[in-house]
Order: sequence, then C-alpha cells, then structure tokens
Amino acid sequence: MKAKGLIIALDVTDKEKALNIAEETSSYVQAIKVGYPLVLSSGLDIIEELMSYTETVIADFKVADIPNTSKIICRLARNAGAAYVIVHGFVGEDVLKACSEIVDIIVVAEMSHPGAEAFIQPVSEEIALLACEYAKGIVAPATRPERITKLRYVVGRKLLIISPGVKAQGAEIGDAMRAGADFEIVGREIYESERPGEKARKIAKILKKV
Ligand code: BMP
Repeated sequence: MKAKGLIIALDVTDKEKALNIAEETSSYVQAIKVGYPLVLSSGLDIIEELMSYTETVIADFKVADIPNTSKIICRLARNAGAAYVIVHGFVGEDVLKACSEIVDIIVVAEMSHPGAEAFIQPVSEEIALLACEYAKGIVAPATRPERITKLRYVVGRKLLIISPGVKAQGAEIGDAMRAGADFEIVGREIYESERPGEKARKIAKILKKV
C-alpha cells in the first residue's frame, strides 16, 4: 500500500454499483476495503474483480474466532486475492499468530462507534502492543483522534494505522491523519454521494495536504 491517503469502504450490496464506484474512484484511493455487505451479497470473487481497479483489496472480515477457524477464513480471503485481512485483536495472541502465518493482517485495536468505549477501549493499547508482533497495521478510530495519537505512540512507525469514522460517523476529513493515522477509511460519504468519483477526488485532495 502506498504511504498514506484514502481507503474506500465499499459497503454496497449491489455488485454492479460496487464495480462502478471502484472504477470511478480508482485514481483517488489507495485501497478498497470490502466487508460482509459486499461479499455476502456478491460472493468472494468480487475481490478479484475489484483488482482491476486497485492493487490492494483489504478484506474486512473482523475475524474473531478460534485459531483454526480464523485461519480458514484468512486462507479463503488470501486465495481470493485480498492483500490484507482485518482481524480482531481481543481474541488473543494465538489467533493473531495463526492468521499472520496465512496472510498479512491488520488488527482492530479500537473501534470508532460510541459503544467501543465500554469494552474495547480499555484494552486497546494492549491490543496495539500485541499487534506489533504479528500485524502490518491496526485500525484506530477517527472519531477519537486523541486515541490515534496514543495508539501511534504504542506502535511507533512499525505499523500502519488505518482509521474509519470519517464524515458519516462524525470525524472531519484529515482529523485522523493529523493525529497520526496513515490512511482514512471513508464509506458512506463516497458511496452514497451522487458522484462518488468527484467526492473521492475532493477527499483525496484534502488528505494530500495533511
Ligand atoms: P462509513 O464511512 O460509512 O462510516 O464506513 C466506515 C467503514 O469502516 C465501515 O466499513 C465500517 O464497518 C468500518 N469500521 C468502522 O466504521 N469502525 C471501526 O471501528 C472499524 C471498522 O472496520
């Protein structure tokens, strides 16, 4: 993945729409993140199809199972073409180790929604520290830039920080990168827009100046 910038979260459930948006936005995004909405509606092969428009597809499966099952999921995603698989960190070291043996992983350290403050935030720095052993990056919340700064302090320059929570969840474009993130993840603000390509272009332009 290029050094910093924009990742689109392609959470649409219509395959044609997904491919159209991927094409329109391809000049402005460094990676496409796909998750359950698109894969469950279009099938895992969508990953390969998206690779016509990006070098990097991130499979956001938030893997959170025992090591063996987690490994099977990671293998499927890797074989489908995903460059990275997002794995939950709270499940523990054995899961991260098992997944990292199969594919490059990005670990969810702290989530962006309000409910994350109850259970995941209190352990997020420990999760980030564990991620340093096994992951290429962590997920940290754009909605709480001060937490990104804390988590950057924990992982140093060793890991990428990718950050969701922009616009639809309240953060402004650029907040997360100013706080220490490498990439901002943007979903609805782009895919619900009338002109996704134009929207992605404007966001990427702002991020370039951060
Ligand atoms: P949106 O910009 O529409 O809010 O999308 C954010 C994307 O990032 C979604 O795919 C969501 O599942 C994901 N995400 C998040 O919002 N918060 C997290 O803590 C972790 C995520 O993966």
